Amino acid sequence: MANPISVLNHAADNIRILAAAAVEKAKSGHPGGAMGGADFINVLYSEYLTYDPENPTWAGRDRFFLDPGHMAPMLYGQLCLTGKFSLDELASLRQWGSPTTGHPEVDPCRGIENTSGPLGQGHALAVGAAIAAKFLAAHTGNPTFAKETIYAYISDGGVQEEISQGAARIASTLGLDNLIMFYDSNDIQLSTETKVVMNEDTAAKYRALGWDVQVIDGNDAVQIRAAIEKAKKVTGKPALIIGKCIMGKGALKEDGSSYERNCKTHGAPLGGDAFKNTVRNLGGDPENPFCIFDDVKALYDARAEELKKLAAGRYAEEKAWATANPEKAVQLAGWFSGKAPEIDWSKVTQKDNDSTRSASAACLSALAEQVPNMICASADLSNSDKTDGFLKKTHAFQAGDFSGAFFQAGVAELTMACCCMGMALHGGVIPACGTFFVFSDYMKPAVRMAALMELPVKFIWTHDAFRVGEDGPTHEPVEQEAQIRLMEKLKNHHGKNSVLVLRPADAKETTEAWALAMANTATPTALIFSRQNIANLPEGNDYSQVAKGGYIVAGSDADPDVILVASGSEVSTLEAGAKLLRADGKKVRVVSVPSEGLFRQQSKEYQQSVLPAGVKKFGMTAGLPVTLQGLVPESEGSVWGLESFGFSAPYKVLDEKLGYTAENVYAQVNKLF
Ligand SMILES: Cc1ncc(C[n+]2csc(CCOP(=O)(O)OP(=O)(O)O)c2C)c(N)n1
Ligand SMILES: [Mg+2]
Repeated sequence: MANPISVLNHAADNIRILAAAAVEKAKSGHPGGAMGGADFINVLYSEYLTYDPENPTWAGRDRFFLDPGHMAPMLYGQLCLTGKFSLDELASLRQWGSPTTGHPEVDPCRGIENTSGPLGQGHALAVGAAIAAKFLAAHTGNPTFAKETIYAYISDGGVQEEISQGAARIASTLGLDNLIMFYDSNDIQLSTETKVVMNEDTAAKYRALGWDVQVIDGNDAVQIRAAIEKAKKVTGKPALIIGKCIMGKGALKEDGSSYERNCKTHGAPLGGDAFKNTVRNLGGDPENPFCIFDDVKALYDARAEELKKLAAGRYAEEKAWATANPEKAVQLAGWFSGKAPEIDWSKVTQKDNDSTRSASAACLSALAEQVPNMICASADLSNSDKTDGFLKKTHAFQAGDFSGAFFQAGVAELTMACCCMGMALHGGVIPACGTFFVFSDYMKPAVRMAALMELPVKFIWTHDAFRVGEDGPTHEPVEQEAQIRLMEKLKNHHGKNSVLVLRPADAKETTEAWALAMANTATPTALIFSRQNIANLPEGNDYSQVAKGGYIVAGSDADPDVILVASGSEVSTLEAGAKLLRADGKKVRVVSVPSEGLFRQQSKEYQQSVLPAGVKKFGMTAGLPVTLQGLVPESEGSVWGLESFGFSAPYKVLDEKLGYTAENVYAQVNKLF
């Protein structure tokens, strides 16, 4: 602490040189913002961010979330100073196989908690992490979580993104005084100066939203230090430090004139002589820019020693807590192990012929009782999306009280999704969040990032089809299932389906779907549930087969003349149609496919045994026909789906009008013969 300002400035210049050099070598990237933000990140890492250099995934560490992922060269430069990246790795920025990717996602072992590629999401993740820390402090009593500070770094782009309003509202409403956000306000963005698109008083805006706000010179280490000191003392609210930063600080053009405050440095190398002049101006050697100055190395060596002592002190506190609370300590270790919780599903009793959203409520009720580190959220629909099954067993978070486990997110689906992802990134908790399926559209950008980062968030989407009915087409999902099922086809970087998507066919399938969701610690899970009641699948159905993604429903005939295929409530419509077909003497098999992605992971033999080639097939989906066309090839049959937006009417009328009836199944199947 209290390092000489001259050394801090030298270190910030070192980061500027490293960031500019990495971009120069890569011939691509963003030097300007990185150079402007270097002073803040340097003060943060050299004097405040608390972590254990020898145990990077220590649960009680402070966390740094970089919203503008394009400023990755700044973070990598910083992490070179702390020894998490080598200068050679920095010099291979953005190259094939290099750990220094364009916009790093998540790699806590290398000091990357997250950076957001899509601007705005990153700081909302930090809000989620801050909620998780509050939750863990309240639910375990381990003092380490109360000492954690979550730092977010946001830029003009993130402030402009609408999600910043949701993130700011939630952080303030929940009194997240463990969150400190730095706004790199450099008045420059990609195409224009910021004033062209923004004339708000951001400080006043955040004050109105309930934040503690300071405005400082973001390139002045003394002011940065004082601002962090003050922000750490704020209680009951989150803290914002608006740093007026100079884009491209220290940059010179090829003719030696200033290259500061220039949009061109946002997203392109400084280039040739401009780069050389800049490095020289910052005290470096243009021929050897990938270098750490001796005094800067000493600064960070000393910080590492200091951090080891700080961590040792915190470990001692944690140990004292663990000794006094042995059972909780074992439980907490389990929460951070990444292992799926053990759940006694026999405690879930399902009602016959129930809607799957209500069946989901029965599961959530059991989860609230059995999984003490689960957090369930809803975007102001808890009594409709039936996350109230969970809520009834706990209570919602409020400022100063995180003893509950329910997160009322308000009407902000994207923010809610990002907060839940931030909780997952923090670790120690299992987040789930619910809303209507049609509003998954507001969440897609987050779901994609959850899939890319392999975060096991559970997305609960109810009111799965046009049978929302009276609310009309704005509320009736049609193409949404096909969209989310595309994520089952997209593989993550570990070769797994990037999202597990499950749309169960009745109440008991719903229990199985939830069991799969809770067991899935490797990817996000999407659970798609009906609003309306659904007739049970036939007596004797072997529900354990849901785990295969698709299976033959009980009561199916051997050597079928036709195979009927669906997911969700359409399976029961097929069952009703099958009765009519059987009355005609046809042999019928009904196949339920809650997850095509999971089904495609089974052996070819199994897939063939369920859907043998050459046998006539008929699929029915309340979504677009394409939802099922992967399972029902045109050469073997047809798919009945919805090809337009839905309509406003009671759902039973819609079923009749749109052909979702036993009679239409009978008619369509007969066309195949
Ligand atoms: C959601 C989203 N939209 C657009 C982009 C592309 N983009 C990357 S940086 C940027 C401008 C951001 O300006 P600012 O945050 O001020 O960064 P600075 O120019 O100061 O580095 C844009 C539009 C993005 N990454 N994410
Ligand atoms: Mg900017």
